[in-house]
Amino acid sequence: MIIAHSWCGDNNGYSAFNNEVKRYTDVRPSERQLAFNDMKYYNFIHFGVNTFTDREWGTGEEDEKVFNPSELDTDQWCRVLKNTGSKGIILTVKHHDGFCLFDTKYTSHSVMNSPLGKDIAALLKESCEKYGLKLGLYLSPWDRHEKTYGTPEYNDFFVNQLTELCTKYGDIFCFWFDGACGEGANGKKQIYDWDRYYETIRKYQPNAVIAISGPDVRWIGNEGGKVRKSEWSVIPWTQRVLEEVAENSQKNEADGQKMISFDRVDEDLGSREVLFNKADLRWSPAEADVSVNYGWFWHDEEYYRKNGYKKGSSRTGKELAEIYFNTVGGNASMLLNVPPDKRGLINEREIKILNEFSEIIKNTFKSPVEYEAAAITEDFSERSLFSKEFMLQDDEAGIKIMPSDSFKTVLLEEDIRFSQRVEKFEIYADGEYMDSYTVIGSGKIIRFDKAISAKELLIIITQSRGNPVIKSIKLYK
Ligand code: FUL
Repeated sequence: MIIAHSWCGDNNGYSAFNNEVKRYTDVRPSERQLAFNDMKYYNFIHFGVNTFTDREWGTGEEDEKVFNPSELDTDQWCRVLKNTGSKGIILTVKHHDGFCLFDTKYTSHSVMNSPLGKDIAALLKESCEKYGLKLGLYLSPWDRHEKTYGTPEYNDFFVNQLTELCTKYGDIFCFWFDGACGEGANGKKQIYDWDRYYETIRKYQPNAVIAISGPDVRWIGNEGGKVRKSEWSVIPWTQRVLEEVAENSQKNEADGQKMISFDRVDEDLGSREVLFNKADLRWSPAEADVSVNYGWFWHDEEYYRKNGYKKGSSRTGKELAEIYFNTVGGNASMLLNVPPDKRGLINEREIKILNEFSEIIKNTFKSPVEYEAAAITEDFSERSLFSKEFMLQDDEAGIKIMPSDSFKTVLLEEDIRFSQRVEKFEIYADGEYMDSYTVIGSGKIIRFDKAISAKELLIIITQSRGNPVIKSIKLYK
């Protein structure tokens, strides 16, 4: 068998080592980004006045009394989500309508003046602790209720609320700031004091990541769970990154349906051509936010029929599993929204879909296949690998694997503490070329159509930014 290239030979015409390449691999995740990265799959909970008024965007005029869940049970949310693979929950403590699900001193427009009269963030904190889930908070910058919106005082209001959220609910893993703002925004334009928001979070919750309209986690750019073919974590950072979040976000309530099917997956954010000579490169991991339903808040089937949603209310478990394989297996994380219904419970309809989804994921990764592994040089002499975490040496082309059984799925992970390095690789089974792939990053999931029963699997790295550092290679039946 002839392998035309090895990363260490000509690296496909791309330098493996020089100052420019080193600049890219010197960009590495922070501790908080590393911890976040390990989560991979976690959930959104959209809950609020919209749940009761059957809207996706509230007006800000809603009476607090409409918020009236009859059987609210945050333990049930955690049980359902934990059982279906979640690592954490991000709750909409305030959506664009300004109604707060937490006990705040700064507005009376909150759950404390609803018939429920209980702080839902506090209840969820308790439940998350009980079930071993991390807690995250979505606080909408755009606020249609708050009178100071559009003035500098609104920044004080927002920082005051953030401070409450930072100091009363234990460890928060993520603050999620979306980019939406309605056209016209009630005739008001708010200049957000982002720096002050970020400083507040860093001061009180230094381990929390700030997502989307923030420096730590990058929005994938659509709400359909689509990642780019090559999703890069090192990108040039400019003010544009945040401006684009705002520009590409939803502009009106009816847009929701479009957003869900919109793919913005072609742009190249971080190849060498893009990074070349750019200043301020940053570690910016991608996150895909997706909803179980074709909407963020809970609605019954009638709502979806009335509003012309041809596919009905929800994605199937199988569709969600595909999204999981493509996002978690495409160097991104998956944030799946599961909205509670009017009772304040995750509905049987969504539970069924989640169960179907998690069965597929569990089955895919249920039976690991043992193997022996060796690093190989271009002429295929071998160096045995004692540990499965290893860095390839300069004269090595890839990894040779001798599986003990047939397999259908391969999971590769780079050790991203050393940045993202692998640019291209190929797989051969018993000498036969299977396919070529781009990027690995935090995780690459490769699923073959049928079981491969090869004695020898070669993973040849054909292009890399310096020595590839592979954290793990796993095979599954
Ligand atoms: C968007 C919002 O407009 C949607 O309602 C939803 O919350 C989504 C996650 O973020 O910006």
